[in-house]
Amino acid sequence: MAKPLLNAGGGYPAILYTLRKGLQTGHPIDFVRRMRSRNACKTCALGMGGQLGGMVNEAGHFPEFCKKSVQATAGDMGDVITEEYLARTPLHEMRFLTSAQFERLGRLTFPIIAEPDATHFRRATWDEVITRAAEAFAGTSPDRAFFYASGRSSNEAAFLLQLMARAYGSPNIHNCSYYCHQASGVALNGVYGSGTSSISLDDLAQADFALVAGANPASNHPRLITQLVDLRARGGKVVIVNPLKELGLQRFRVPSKPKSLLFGSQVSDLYLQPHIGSDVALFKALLKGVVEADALDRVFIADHTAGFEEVLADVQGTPWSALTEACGVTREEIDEAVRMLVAAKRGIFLWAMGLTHHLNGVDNITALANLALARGWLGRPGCGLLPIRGHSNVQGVGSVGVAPALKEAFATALEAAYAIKVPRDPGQDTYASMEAADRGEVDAALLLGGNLFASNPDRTWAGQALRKIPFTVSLTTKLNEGHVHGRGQTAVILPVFARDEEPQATTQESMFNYVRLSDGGRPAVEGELRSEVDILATIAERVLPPGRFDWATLRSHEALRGEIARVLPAFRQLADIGKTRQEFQIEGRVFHDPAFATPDGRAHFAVTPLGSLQPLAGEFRLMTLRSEGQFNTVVYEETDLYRGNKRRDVVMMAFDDAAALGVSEGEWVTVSTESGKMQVVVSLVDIRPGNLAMYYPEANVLVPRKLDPRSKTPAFKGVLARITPGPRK
Ligand SMILES: Nc1nc2c(c(=O)[nH]1)N[C@H]1C(S)=C(S)[C@@H](COP(=O)(O)OP(=O)(O)OC[C@H]3O[C@@H](n4cnc5c(=O)[nH]c(N)nc54)[C@H](O)[C@@H]3O)O[C@H]1N2
Ligand SMILES: Nc1nc2c(c(=O)[nH]1)N[C@H]1C(S)=C(S)[C@@H](COP(=O)(O)OP(=O)(O)OC[C@H]3O[C@@H](n4cnc5c(=O)[nH]c(N)nc54)[C@H](O)[C@@H]3O)O[C@H]1N2
Ligand SMILES: [Mo]
Repeated sequence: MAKPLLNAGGGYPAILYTLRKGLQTGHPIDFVRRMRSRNACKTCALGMGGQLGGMVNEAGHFPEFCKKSVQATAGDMGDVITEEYLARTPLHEMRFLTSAQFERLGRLTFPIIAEPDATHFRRATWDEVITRAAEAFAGTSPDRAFFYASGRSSNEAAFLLQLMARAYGSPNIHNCSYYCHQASGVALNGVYGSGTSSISLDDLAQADFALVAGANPASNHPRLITQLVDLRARGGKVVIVNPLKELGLQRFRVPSKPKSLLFGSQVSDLYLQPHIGSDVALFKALLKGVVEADALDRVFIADHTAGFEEVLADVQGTPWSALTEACGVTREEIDEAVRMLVAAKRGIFLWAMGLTHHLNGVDNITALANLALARGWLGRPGCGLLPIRGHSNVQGVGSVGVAPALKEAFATALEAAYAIKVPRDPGQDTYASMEAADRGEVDAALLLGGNLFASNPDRTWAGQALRKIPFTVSLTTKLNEGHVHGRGQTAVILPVFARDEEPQATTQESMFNYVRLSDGGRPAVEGELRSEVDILATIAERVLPPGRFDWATLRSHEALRGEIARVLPAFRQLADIGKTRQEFQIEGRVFHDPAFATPDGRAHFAVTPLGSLQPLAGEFRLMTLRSEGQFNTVVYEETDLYRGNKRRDVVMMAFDDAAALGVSEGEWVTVSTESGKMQVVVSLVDIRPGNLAMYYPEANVLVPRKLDPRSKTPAFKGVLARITPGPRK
């Protein structure tokens, strides 16, 4: 059975890890300085650091420890890739490097290029690569180009990226959100007319109930656990909804709390384990329970919402048995959760990829929002909806326009400010660009960070599609698998400063809609690195007709912030943030009053059909997820301490399922889906029988190309799979 290598999440291992990594960099003092510098944390979107300095949250609390910010900071220090390494390592050999091996190669410190049919990457001059990139974009029709951004870049770089792409004439502008929280944005826009969290960090401190669905913050947003522990300490209740029992959502040692560090803190009061992809059924069951307990907030519903009657009729017309059978959670457990929901005064609902990575991702979130509205938990302090966002600036990148469609006011303002035409028909979303590439309809792509190859479903197909693109240019801190497997026929790869190395300050937006200022700093490595903004401006200057923009101005981050403030009124305070150093809450996002951003000012209920993920006999439901030793496609450590796995080529499954198949812990099995096969080793965990979990990105071979039609997000966690024992090795 499960063999976690710890008895609680967090704690001393996280602290010791920090010390060990700091020493391993060879520059422990510089490491500590970087960890404590005034820069927003490079990993998740919780919004640590900024002007308060590293390891401090938005509420000023210190010290906030997190293993992955340590990994990211240490990872950007130390080794560099040499010209000699590239000369001695042919591309066909680099294809066999794992993500962790790429990570250990170190930083890229000079531009490189791989020509069509080249056997190796070769070092190039900045002049050559910029000329080649400019020729590639100038030589094609803008609708045959696309622009992708990961969520690590600054608001300044992201704004410039979308401005240059739009001025060039391409609407194909998108970011990793399409593979991440897009379903949340779509659902929340329907609910309250705004696509981000309805709460700020302080609200968490006032709630007496939290429901965390489809998220594993213990490993992916560790500092959120402090909030849950505090909520329980105030007498509140925490309910977890997750098919897999995650150790750190049961017990966690909060490093900044001495007692918790010693003895561990209980994180949750109730742990519901529905089947993968059945959350709509469970949320409807909770709503049915609330209705039957007569715990609706009828005044709020009447005064501030629309659409309740249809949702009520739907829930009342669905028998209990249909709901409990669909999700697998017993009526007793549901009743217990309902008792907590009904007893609480202020509740917050939090979720992440366990809800969005499904064919019905938008419905999952809508069903959860219905529950919040039924209790009147929106538009009041201490209540609301919180999508736990991924990348540290994924929200900001979208806010400043890296998206294929813009809100009307933003589009009009851009047109007025720059005399450009912003087409009202949306451009390609991320997956649409992948399909266009596969059809041979993309000639040039610009990739601002990220790893589009390893983030896609159907890994083999994704590599083939990207390799058909005649020219790709990637801006990156390090090499990753995508730079080899997903490189265009001609591929140019350009080295950039990380956030804490930028010569000019940058800004980021946290998942609480809070704008942070990062001071930047000295580069951790020597070489020809350049700032993202500088590179983008240099390419744009060569591609766009002369005289349209003042490129000297657009290379200034301060000036770019002024431009953002000019076209986005909610970011007014951004114009002077370099001088005032005043970080701020973006206007119009947080709802502390029940006046919503929808056309009728009301919050909207909507009916949600049950999910369609239905295994046939012999099939399992498979989800792909992260370990605490990785950050997305970047694997730092093979070990997953919390789930007790020492290797990543495993399939996590329930004891009963393994017994029925006649396999046990450590034995080889073959997992197959409609898109591929993988040989992996069995790992027994506490997961609802009938469900499996495997690690992303390796398991992307098994993820078919199927999307939620509304969010265009692949169903990375809603896969049907079969298992056969063997082959024995
Ligand atoms: N250490 C670390 N931190 C990270 C990242 C990282 O890779 N490593 N990535 C960052 C990014 S970009 C993101 S988006 C976030 C991701 O943060 P999370 O969404 O927390 O990450 P995942 O591991 O993808 O999946 C989360 C959980 O969803 C559960 N789950 C899967 N399917 C279902 C389902 O159908 N229903 C329910 N209720 N639960 C389900 C899984 O069991 C798992 O516990 O983390 C960010 N932070
Ligand atoms: N099967 C499966 N697939 C998934 C997921 C899943 O759960 N399961 N999760 C999805 C999710 S939530 C996401 S967000 C995507 C991730 O999608 P991406 O954002 O595209 O991928 P990352 O792995 O975060 O990108 C990491 C790379 O970014 C670059 N980088 C790091 N820091 C910087 C920087 O400061 N500047 C620049 N320019 N580059 C930098 C480095 O090259 C690094 O290797 O994957 C998605 N794919
Ligand atoms: Mo993400």
